[in-house]
Amino acid sequence: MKEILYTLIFTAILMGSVYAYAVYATRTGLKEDENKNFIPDSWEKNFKWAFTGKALIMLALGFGIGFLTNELFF
Ligand SMILES: [Ca+2]
Repeated sequence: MKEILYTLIFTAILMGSVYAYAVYATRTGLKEDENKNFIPDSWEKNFKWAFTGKALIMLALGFGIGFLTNELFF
């Protein structure tokens, strides 16, 4: 069970970093963003789902982490 919790936390941090980097990279012009949606155009082809589902993904991760933390430590 702990492994699942750690995996979820790691995934949340990873996804958070990816989203933050996407905004940073497009704002600073490090990566091309023709359509100005703060997603590097080179990522949009394959990873659009990760951005369109951002709220849902983070919500699910948050719930999972909260639930498992509660199960394991309280
Ligand atoms: Ca874009």
